[in-house]
Amino acid sequence: TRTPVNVTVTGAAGQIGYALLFRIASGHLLGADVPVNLRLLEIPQGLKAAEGTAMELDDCAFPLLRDITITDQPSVAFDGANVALLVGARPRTAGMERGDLLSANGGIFGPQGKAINDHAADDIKVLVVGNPANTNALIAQRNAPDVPAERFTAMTRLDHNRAVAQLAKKLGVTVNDIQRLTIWGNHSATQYPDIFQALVNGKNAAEAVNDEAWLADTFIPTVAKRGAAIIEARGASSAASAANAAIDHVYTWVNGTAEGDWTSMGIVSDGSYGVEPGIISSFPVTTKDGEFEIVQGLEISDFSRARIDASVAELVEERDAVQALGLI
Ligand code: NAX
Repeated sequence: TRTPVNVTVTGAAGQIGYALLFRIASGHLLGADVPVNLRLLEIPQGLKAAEGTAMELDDCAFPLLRDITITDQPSVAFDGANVALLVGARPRTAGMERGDLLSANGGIFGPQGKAINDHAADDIKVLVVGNPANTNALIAQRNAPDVPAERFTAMTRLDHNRAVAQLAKKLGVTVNDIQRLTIWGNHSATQYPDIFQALVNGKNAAEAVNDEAWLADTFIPTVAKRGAAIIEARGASSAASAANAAIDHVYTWVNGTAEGDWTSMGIVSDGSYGVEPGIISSFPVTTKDGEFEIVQGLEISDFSRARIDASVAELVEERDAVQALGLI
């Protein structure tokens, strides 16, 4: 039998945590044959609710779930962690300036990065979900100098999945017919969902759509503002779909992309496609054996270039802001 994989989830008592933990425990994160130990990190006020969730996890009698630890200590939560899902973050509240938001999150992701550096397993893989996800991931990564930078990633898979679904609807096909879609840049309203490289049943998707007005005025804003539309409709932010995307992100990272396809991940830029090196930006990536590679050699049109540059500029501003605050 396999050794259980240690999976740490922060913000475990939140709404994404509630949608995520049961799927991890039932084998969807890593595979149906991989046992898991869950390490739940919460702030003191969240511990009791996390205990309630742990009771429910027990009550599922999941065959793959070995052990659950609940703690408010990062050093305990990340001890021996193989996979860490950083979901808990400080949300923006009314009247909060960007600097306040970034420093509040620096106070969370700095220490968590350090705890990962000092306590996690050598093969640690980190996914940051908590917003601002790219910059929180950057803060954690810079506070973990002994961990290879490529182990820190930010989630744009929800944006990717949203874009696939919208494109499939427009073309009257199923999501299974769509490949090679890319989210570039920041997980924010400036993100750029790119269909120029995408395929629909093997044919170029942009040509199949053949409607630049739809692209610019409907598709891109619908994907970029989907989070706000969900809040408006549901009265709460995306939770099950965000949890699903986190599952997809890690599963794909560990188990590989399908032949001929790719996915979108926020990763440390190596300067590919003119993206400022060192920032955490979303790229098209293929994955294999637990490693990813940026898809190279794609032709970037002027339409795409302007949008990628705008989102990257926002990330550079966020990087400069956290640098000025001394968080990285
Ligand atoms: P909730 O407010 O329901 O839950 C957050 C939980 O985190 C709370 O239980 C809180 O006690 C805990 N927490 C706060 N600080 C902590 C710390 N220092 N250590 C451990 N736990 C801590 O939020 P939820 O709806 O679950 O969303 C979580 C995060 O995901 C938010 O930052 C949200 O903006 C972000 N999202 C990111 C998405 C993405 O695509 N990257 C999409 C969905 C979501 O909006």
